[in-house]
Formats: sequence, C-alpha cells, structure tokens
Amino acid sequence: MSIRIAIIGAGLMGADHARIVAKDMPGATLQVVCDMDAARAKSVADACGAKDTESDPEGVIARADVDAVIVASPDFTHAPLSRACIAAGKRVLCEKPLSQSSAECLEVMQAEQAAGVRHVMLGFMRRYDQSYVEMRAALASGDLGRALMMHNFHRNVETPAANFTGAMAITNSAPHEFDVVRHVLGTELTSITAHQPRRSDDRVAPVVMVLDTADGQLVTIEINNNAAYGYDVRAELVGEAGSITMNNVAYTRTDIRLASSTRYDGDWRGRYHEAYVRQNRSFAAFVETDVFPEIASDCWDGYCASLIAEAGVKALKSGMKQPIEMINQPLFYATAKGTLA
Ligand code: ISE
Repeated sequence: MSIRIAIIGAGLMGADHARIVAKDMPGATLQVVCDMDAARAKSVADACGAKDTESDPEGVIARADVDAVIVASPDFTHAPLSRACIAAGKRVLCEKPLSQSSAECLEVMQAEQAAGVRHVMLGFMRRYDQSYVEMRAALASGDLGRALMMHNFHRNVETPAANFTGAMAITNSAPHEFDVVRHVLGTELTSITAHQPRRSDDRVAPVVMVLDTADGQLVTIEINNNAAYGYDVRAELVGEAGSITMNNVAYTRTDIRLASSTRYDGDWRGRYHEAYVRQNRSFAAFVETDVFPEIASDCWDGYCASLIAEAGVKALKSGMKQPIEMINQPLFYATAKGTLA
C-alpha cells in the first residue's frame, strides 16, 4: 500500500518536498498539503497533484488517511509539531533544525523515549550527499589514516533576511556543518571559537569557527551568507596518510573565448536535490519497515547541533573559546536504530 504523506508548510522547502513526494518517491502519495496560507497550500497542492489541502497542522497529523508527515513549516514550529506526531504515533521527517533551543530538543527526545519507538527523522540531508558518503567511506577504509582536520566552507549567494546576523549564520546555516562533521568524523565536538572579518557594507560578514573534537581533531567552518557568486559548499578531510576533497558539483564545463567555466546553483535545493531525494526515500523506508535508517540524523543529532550552535553564539559574542558540554547520550539513541531495547 502506498504511504500517504502530509506536508506541513508550503513555503520554499515544503514546495520542494511536495515535488519530491509526488515525482521521486515511488510508493508514496502526496495526501495533504497544509499551510496557514490557504492559497499557498492550494497552489503547491495543484502543482503536485495532492489529494487535499488543510490549514490546521494538528488536524492534519490526526487524520486517519495520513500515515506520515513531513514538517517544513517555520523553525519555531518544528519541535511542537514533531511532538504532536509522536503523540499521534506517526513518523515524521522534520526539516532542520529540530529547535534552535537545545532545551526544547531535549523535550522532544523525552517524548520520543517515552513513546519507546523511533518517530522522528531529522532533515540534515547532507548525510545523503554522495560527497560526504564518500568521505565517510574513505575514512572508514583506513586509507586516509587517522583523521586530523576537516575544513568546511558554506557559502550562500545572499542572506535570506535583511537583518541576518552573525549569530543567525551560526544557528541557521552552520548546523549543517555541525551535523555532517560529527557524522563523517564519528566523534563529538568539544569546544568552539568564532571570528568575523569586517565587511565594507552593512551586510553580515562571514563567520569562521574553529572547533576541537573529542578525538583531538581540528575542524574549521566558514559560513559566508553573502558570498555573492553562487551557492558553494566545500569540504576537505585531511588524514595522516592522505586527504579527500569534495569537488564542485557541475555536470558540464564550458570552454569558450580562452576561458573555462562551470556553473553554481543559486541555492541548496539544486545542489542537494539528489540528497533530498535519497533522504526522503529513506524516510519512506523507515515508515514502511519501522527500522530507523542507519545514516539518518535523529533527535539526539538535532540536540547536538543546537547545543553546538548555542556555544558558537556565545563564542562569537564573547570572543572567547566556549566548551560544548552535551548530556550523556541516552541509551535509546545510542542503541539499535529501531525500538527501545
Ligand atoms: C538554509 O536554511 C539551509 O538549510 C541551507 O542549506 C543553508 O545553505 C542556508 O544557509 C540556510 O539559510
């Protein structure tokens, strides 16, 4: 039987998820598109052939004809809607972040542990991107030797909002790196410093962070939300015996008038389209089998990303290195990615 999916939030990401469910997820049906803005819900539903539209998220989660939910509404709704899904016994793919507050992430974790089974998969889609998959595999193969450093660059064309700040670069953009670095290196981040150069205008300047890991590695992360030239994400993992670098993802190169060029995507939806499709298919498999996908991120990962971001904001504001002090990982999240042992 086809999995009937409801999408909550019909903005940029909700519309993207709706297209993926409708076109790229065999075995899934786009059942409902929900948005407070009825016209926006209808326009996405019509474009993607959804069966119905709604404006009340809690009502959608409770519907008997909805098997699973994708939450793509504004960030502050992610935690409460994930909890509503847990209460209703529905699996949810929640866009990042789970919450910008680590305390609120803990509340979702408590609800999920009380339910005793996995409900929440978190949308840190980069784990499904082939470049990070290959970096992780290269490290696991032993060919690179012990990991020493991971360098990361995350550049957006421009900020999503005019009043975007350095702190928002850390809480909104950098969590992707916080998550994927933990995932690729397989260790925890333990401290953070954050620095900013000066721009000549009033736009937010890049934020450069240096983090230590529990295994004695160094991680650098540059977040540049106003890079102007294109959406550009780079990473290099340096081991004691070699290094692995992400290539710019471009299907073609144009050689003309004594010059050679490739294209950049305008934002993450193009660059990571394949990763989103893989992630969403893996969510469908989770709904079908009850087995939590091996590489997906969960509420624990959401908590870690938020906690690191909180320490990063403190580091930026104070100019001082900040410790990252996580709680002990609950057994529920440390053990088999299925039901409570
Ligand atoms: C946005 O929310 C994302 O998740 C993108 O992947 C990231 O590149 C961007 O900076 C964020 O604003």
